[in-house]
Amino acid sequence: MSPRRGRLTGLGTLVVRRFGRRRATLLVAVAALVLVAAAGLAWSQVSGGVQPTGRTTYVSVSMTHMRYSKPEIDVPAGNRLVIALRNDDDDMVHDLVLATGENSGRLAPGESTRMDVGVVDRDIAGWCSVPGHRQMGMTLDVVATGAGADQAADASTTTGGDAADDMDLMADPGPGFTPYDAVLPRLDEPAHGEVHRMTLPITEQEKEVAPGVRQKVWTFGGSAPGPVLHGQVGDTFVVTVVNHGSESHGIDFHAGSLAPDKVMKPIPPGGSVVYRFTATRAGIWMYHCSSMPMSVHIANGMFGAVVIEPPDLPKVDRSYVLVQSEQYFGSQGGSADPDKVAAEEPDTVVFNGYPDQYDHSPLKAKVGERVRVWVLDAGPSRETAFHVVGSQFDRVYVEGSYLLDGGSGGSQAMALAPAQGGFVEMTFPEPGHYPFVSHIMVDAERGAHGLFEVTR
Ligand SMILES: [Cu+2]
Repeated sequence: MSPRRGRLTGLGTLVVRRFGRRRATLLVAVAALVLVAAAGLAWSQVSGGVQPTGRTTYVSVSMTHMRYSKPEIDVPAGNRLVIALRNDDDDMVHDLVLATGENSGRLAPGESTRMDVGVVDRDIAGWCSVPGHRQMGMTLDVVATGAGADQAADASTTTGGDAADDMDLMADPGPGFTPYDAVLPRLDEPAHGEVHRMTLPITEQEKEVAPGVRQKVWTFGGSAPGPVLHGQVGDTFVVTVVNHGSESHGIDFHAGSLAPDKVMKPIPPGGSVVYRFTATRAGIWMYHCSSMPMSVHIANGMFGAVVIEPPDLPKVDRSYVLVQSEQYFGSQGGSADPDKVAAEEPDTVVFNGYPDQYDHSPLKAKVGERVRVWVLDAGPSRETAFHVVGSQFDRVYVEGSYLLDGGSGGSQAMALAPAQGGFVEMTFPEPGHYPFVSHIMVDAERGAHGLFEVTR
C-alpha cells in the first residue's frame, strides 16, 4: 500500500496549493474513497471478496460406478470445506481432483481419505482424473452459496501440452527402439485340444510410441499390441492376467464364447483373474481391456490378437501378423487423451503400435514365396482397407470364411471394421519394395504404412 499512500500525499499537496485548505480536505477525502474502492475491487479479484466465516462444512462423498454420491456440494461462501472421500467401488480405482489444484490421490476400492479444501469463496469444478472417468460423467461441483459467491474456478484442465506437437513422422525412431516382431511362428505339429497356459501381466510403462513422442502406455505383457496367442480350433487357453498397474483394468478375449460376468470384471491394482476359454472357431480374434471407458484403455495400448488356425490351413513360406490401431497422444510422458479419443481425432494410425515402423525395419520375403498376412483391426474406432501396393491377393479369409480361394478372381484390399480380422495371401513377382497400407489414405499418411522388402 505504500506507493498508493505516496500518490495520495502528493495529490493532497497539489490540491492544497491550487484550491486552498478547506476544499482541499474535501477533495482529498473523495480521492481517498475512490482509491479505497479501487483497492477493494483489486482485493475481490484475488480472493473472491468473501470473508471467512470461521465455520466448516463437513461432507461425506462415496465413489461408485463412475459417480460421486454427492455430485453437487453446496457450501455457504466463506465456510471451510472438508470432504471425507471413500471409494466404495468393488474393483475400480478413483480419485477427486479440484480445479483449484487439490487432489485426493488415487484411492483403491475400500480406501478413504480426508480432503481439506480450505475456505470456499467461489464455485469449484471437480472430477475423477483416472483417464476417461471424467468424460464418462464422474464430476462433482462445489457450489459457493450466498452473497459474493459469483465467481468460479472453471472446469478447464491444464494438460501440459500435446505430445503430438513434438512428433515428426519423417524422423527415425529414437535410440533403443525395437520393432514389434510381426512374424507368426509356425505351430509345431500340435496335438488336438492342446492346453496353452500363460501369465499375462498388465503393466504401465513409459515408451517411445512415435518419433519424438513418449507415452505412459498400458500394456498386456509389456508391449502394445500385446503378445500374439496362437493355436488351432479345439485348443484351450488358461490365461492368468495380473494387474501390476495403478488403474483398474480387465480383459475380454473374443476368441472364446462365455458369460462375461465373472472373467471380464475389472481387476483392481494388484489383483488377478484366471481367464479360461476354448477356441471353438477359427479366425484372428481381438483381445482388449474390458475396463471403462474401453475406448481410452484400448487407445492407450490394451489390445492384442489371438490367431486360431482353421483346420487344413495350407502351409505357406512366411506368415506375419499386423494389428492396426489408432494413437491419441496426451502430454509428453502422459497417457492417451480421452477428449481426442471421444472426438475420434487420432494423431496416428499404426500397424503393431508404432507409425511406419516397418518402413524403418521392412518385412522380408523372396520372389515367388507365398506370404500370408493376418490383419486385425483393433480400433478403437477406425476401419482399415488393407492393401499391398504392387501386389494382388489370391486368397482372402475374412471373419471365419474364405472370400477368395483360388479361381481367376483377385482382391486388392481387405476391409475390416474395428474388432474384425482375417488374412490375405500373395506372391511377389519380382524383387523390390512393396508398401503395405490402409488404403484409407489419410490413415496411410498418418502412419498406417510399412514395406515388404522382396529379394531373389
Ligand atoms: Cu485397462
